[in-house]
Amino acid sequence: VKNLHLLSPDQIQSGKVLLEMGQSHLFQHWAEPGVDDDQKKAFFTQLSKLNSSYPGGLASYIKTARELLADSKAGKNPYDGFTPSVPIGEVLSLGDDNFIKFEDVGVKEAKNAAFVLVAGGLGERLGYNGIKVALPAETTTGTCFLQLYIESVLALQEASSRLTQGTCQKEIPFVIMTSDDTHTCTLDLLESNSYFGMKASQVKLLKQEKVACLDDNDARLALDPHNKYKIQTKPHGHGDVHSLLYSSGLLNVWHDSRLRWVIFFQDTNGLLFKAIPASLGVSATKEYHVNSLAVPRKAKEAIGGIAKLTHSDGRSMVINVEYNQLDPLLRATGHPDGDVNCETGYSPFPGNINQLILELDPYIKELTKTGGAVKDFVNPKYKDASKTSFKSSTRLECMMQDYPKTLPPSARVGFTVIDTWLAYAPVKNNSEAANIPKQNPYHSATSGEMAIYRANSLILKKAGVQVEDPVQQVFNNQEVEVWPRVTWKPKWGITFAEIQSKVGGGCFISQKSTMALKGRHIFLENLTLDGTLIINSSDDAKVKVGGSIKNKGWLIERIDYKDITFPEELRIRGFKIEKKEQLEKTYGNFCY
Ligand code: UGB
Repeated sequence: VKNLHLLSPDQIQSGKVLLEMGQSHLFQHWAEPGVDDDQKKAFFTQLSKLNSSYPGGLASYIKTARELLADSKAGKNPYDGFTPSVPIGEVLSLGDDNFIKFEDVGVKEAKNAAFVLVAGGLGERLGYNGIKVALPAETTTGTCFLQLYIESVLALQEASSRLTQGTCQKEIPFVIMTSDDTHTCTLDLLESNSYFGMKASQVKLLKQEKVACLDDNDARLALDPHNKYKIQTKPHGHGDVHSLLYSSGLLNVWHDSRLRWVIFFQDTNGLLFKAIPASLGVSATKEYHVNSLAVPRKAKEAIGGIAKLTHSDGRSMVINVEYNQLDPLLRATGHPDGDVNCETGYSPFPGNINQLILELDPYIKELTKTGGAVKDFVNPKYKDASKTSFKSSTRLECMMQDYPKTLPPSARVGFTVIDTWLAYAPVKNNSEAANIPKQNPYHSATSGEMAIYRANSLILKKAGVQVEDPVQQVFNNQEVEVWPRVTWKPKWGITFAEIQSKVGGGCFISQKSTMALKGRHIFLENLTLDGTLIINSSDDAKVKVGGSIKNKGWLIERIDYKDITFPEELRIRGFKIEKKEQLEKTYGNFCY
């Protein structure tokens, strides 16, 4: 750049770092001084952003990359010297005494929690063009994931304050990690829906930045193929959430307002909040620094297993081990059959669903040491067995569940296993279910929606309602159970105990029925439903619903995935809801 004085000290410093770290190739094709100065300045702007957004800066990024690329070339196993064993955790089942006890503790603790949604991923696998949190979790009410999450946090906030006799509600902070791919759309979604009822000041968006791509084993940074004044970048992964929270200063703000928990969750799991109160109760009761939510996992099933790893040198950690690494690790450490089911019919290593509850104070302490960095990994696609060159540029990546890797062995790291049907139904895969191996769950928009109806039906059953059995149907090549389409606002029942208190005897719901409860104080008693019932009620209204209701209802009609006359969010499900007839009632204040 001809006029060096136009660069900030920060930018000049970042340039020096590049030269010291053997990256002079980046400048080799630059035009002579005075030419392309605007683009050169843009290069330095990008550089200082890359430098400031990685813990330890670009020098640390390049150094780590060289080490990890060398390990990868040498075929080094990251788990060498470690022996896996089953860690200690809690296994819960909806409605059991233990579940109810932990839920009661958890819902009271919720007012001391902050929620963090990682939503920087675009979801290429899903084949959906918009942001995933804008997708309807179910199409009976059309509630999108973000609305569901916000209303769930608000319901927890209200219940928590009420149960602890708080005079005023403590506002639960809600953070969303976005990326360049999702930030604007997420903000638009929030603003155009008045933050779904949450105060705008309660919601904070933290945008993650991409990281520099690497061209070879020497960690030479890659240039953008279309712009010689730009470093090519790619996403770094959801592990960024820790450094972003740390650098935002929010953790100290939360500490000062006496919060105790940070709860991390992913973008498309419509069941998650059914598991949160009980799991938080486990964290509080067992004083876990880290609590990973998990589901029973069949041996060798394609989700990571939570394991305790003990090294021959005495180190140990409780961590998610990817399924393709767990089985060989067990075989190499005295378990010739590898990962096998135990007497429960499941692997003793529970399946990680990547929802974490961290205790705030130890979390702050740890991040102060690490600067928020979690262990990176690299996954280059080599051209050939010599492992000397890559098919395309690679980059460092990190995962939020790797946070415990740097913790001392004294840290209390546990897990909470909750039934899959109650806790886990992510929407990740596209509708061409033919591509999903038969033994794996679909994890599609079709299965995610059906899982919500199933869970709600099973919860009502447990609460004493007679719910007719589901039928099997095929949508987009996927065979799913279709239960009555039961939905409710989170404020109707955020815990099992609350739901139970709103369900009296003598209720029956047929399989063809749809029921949407959109209000707080709605009591079901002696209700026979064979059709569609929608109840809207204001928070002050107390509504008792009963009697026999029969109408043509709402039907589920199969649609063709390829039929572009339907919107994408319906096509990825393979069905739409045909509203034939319903009973819809709206109650204002003080009705009964
Ligand atoms: N995400 C970000 O916010 N930023 C990023 O850079 C990338 C992702 P995916 P993944 O639930 O079964 C995870 O793509 O990473 C957000 C666990 O690592 O849906 O393949 C993104 O928006 C894995 O151990 O999942 O796998 C989304 O909310 C397993 O538990 C979240 O991160 C798996 O999820 C996850 O991103 C699972």
